[in-house]
Amino acid sequence: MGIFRSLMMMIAGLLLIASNVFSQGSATQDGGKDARMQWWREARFGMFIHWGLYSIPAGQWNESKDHAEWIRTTARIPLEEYDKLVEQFNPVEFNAEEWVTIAKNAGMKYIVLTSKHHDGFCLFDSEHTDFDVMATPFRRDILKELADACRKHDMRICWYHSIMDWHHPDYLPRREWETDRSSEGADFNRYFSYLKNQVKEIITEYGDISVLWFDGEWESTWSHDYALQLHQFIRELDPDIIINNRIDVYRDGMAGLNTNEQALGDFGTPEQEIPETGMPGKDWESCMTLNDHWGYNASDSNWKSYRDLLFNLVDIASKGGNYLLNVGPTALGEIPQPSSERLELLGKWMKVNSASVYGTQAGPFKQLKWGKCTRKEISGGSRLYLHVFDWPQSGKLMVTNMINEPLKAFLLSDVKETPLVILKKAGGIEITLPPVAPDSVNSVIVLDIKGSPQVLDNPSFSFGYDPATDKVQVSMASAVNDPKVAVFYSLDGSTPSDKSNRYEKPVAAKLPLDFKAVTYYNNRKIGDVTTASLPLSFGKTVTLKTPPSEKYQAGGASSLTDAMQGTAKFSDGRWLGFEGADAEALVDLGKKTSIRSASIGYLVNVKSWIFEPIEIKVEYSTDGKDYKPLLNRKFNPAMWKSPDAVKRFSDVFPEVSARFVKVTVKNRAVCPQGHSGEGGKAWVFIDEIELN
Ligand code: H79
Repeated sequence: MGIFRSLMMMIAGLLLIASNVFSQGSATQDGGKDARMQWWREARFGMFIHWGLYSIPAGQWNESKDHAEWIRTTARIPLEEYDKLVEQFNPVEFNAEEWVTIAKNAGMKYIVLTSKHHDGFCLFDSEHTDFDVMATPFRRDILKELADACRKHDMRICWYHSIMDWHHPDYLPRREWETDRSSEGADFNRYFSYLKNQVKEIITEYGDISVLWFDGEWESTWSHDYALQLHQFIRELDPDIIINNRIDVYRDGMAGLNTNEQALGDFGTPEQEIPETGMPGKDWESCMTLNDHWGYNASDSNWKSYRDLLFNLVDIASKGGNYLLNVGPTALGEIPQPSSERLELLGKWMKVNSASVYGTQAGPFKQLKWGKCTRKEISGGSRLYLHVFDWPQSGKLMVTNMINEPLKAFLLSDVKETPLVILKKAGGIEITLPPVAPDSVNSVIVLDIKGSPQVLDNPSFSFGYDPATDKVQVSMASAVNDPKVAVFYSLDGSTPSDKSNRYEKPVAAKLPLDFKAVTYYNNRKIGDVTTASLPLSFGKTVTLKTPPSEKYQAGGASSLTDAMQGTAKFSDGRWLGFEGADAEALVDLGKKTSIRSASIGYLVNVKSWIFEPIEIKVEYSTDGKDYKPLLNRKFNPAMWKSPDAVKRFSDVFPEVSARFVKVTVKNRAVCPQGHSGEGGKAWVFIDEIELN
């Protein structure tokens, strides 16, 4: 422990002039990558198709209905029984041109179809197995039909091919429940030859293939060495084909990015998630479902809204990635209507606005209140596409933190490009908008600026409490070395300006603290005011009567007064969780202190057995022995079906002089009748005690 009790609080990002002129391809050791990736970087939007034998049970096996493409494993279906699905595969409604048209009309530039998923069934006519479409009553090579239709409609075609294979006798390991399939005589090297033979088929027999999308690489049998061999084998057959990073073994779980320099593959593959920020110099593609399953599931109606889908598309583009959006056709060969409806809506938006997606790069901003930003280079400057999801009531759109010279602005939907009024204002660039948004969800404004984007982030500070002086040290998180930049602050809640104190070095301040700071660039206010309110209790010592559960102890008791409240995610590392027991926290203010209010945060997440407390009690003492009541609130334990939320109990009382404050949060101890955990231990989760 240093001079300060280790309580640091960071707000906003770093103070930096972020010049965002990076080339996304950057020089790579893998020659020709930029050329190979060019179409892919411009495309930004593709269709994933998960289709196979699993589409027949449509997610249901016996009573359970939550399966999909994993059904053979998740429902533990014996091989011979699964094989019988081959006789039923007859998608008479399949029409490759219809699928391609749906993708095309949505604005998608490429299609990735499952040539083979983990179950091992092949949608193409393979010389190397009978477990393929030619063994079904359908007897039509689906890859061929889709590849031909794509070629006809100027759509790129790509194959998803699983490394893991639950059907091939030489693939290892077996599923752990599969006791009836001996692995005796199985030879993984032989499986590797089979895999290579099939990869050769799918990239040489169907014309020009754009991407090979591997998956199922995480089992112990796959290795970097196999990846190297397969990679080289593919490159020799087709130097231009793009390969995803799941060919290798260095994927960082669902985040999908590489954890190792020597990782093979042209792009990272986040699955069902969107990275928090862009990644200069890295190519990546987020693959996501339209509902909650990849393969067709007849009872899954949890469709994402059109607004969320459009937001995802733009969010991903604003961070420099691609969006691979999945459909799971039915056993008859039809793309479910809720899917095609949503794709049609996206397509209508793309018809007007696709210039703000295709060929764009990541925008320069970390955060924008009203939406997202993509950009392109233009001669002498940059074109920013401002995706406005929240159309401002005031009619004024603020592009904060930007120090470039604005050149012109217009609505992307306005073919006449009628100029909008632009003003350089305190905070950034202000654009006057028409009162009514041209699009009901996301209207795009084009803003041309001089030079490459320069964004000055809001100032960021850390705070450390020093018990020796009873003061808080306020330090700026990063140095300013541009003479045009100055940071001004106030300690009394007033709005800072260039008349306030200028930040030069760390400042000592008293609690409670109402801190505000703002940046000036060339004597003009830029960005937003950074604020931090620290209560009297900030940094004060806390002791717990009984320790929290080992799994949820945040940074220890002191995290109850670190000014960082836990989020809605109970596993965020900020909550203290108590299983079947009460939470009792004692705050030592260090000396007798006048206080008038107390507040404590708690979490409700009933399905995770985290309930509202049945009582919250606050008491105080001057000597640490004799406690007097301050607040007491009882909750009705019968009302346990509360929605998930971060809650805060907060109240005022007539001023008292206290040294110690005891907060008791009573746990109902057991899960109530009618709850899935009935009779099991109930939890209370607490974070952040504030006394003022
Ligand atoms: O085809 C779809 C899914 O069937 C497939 N990928 C998408 C595109 C998929 N397979 N498994 N999963 C998705 C989830 C599996 C996650 C895990 Fe793991 C596998 C957890 C542990 C092993 C991911 C990979 C995290 C670590 C390795």
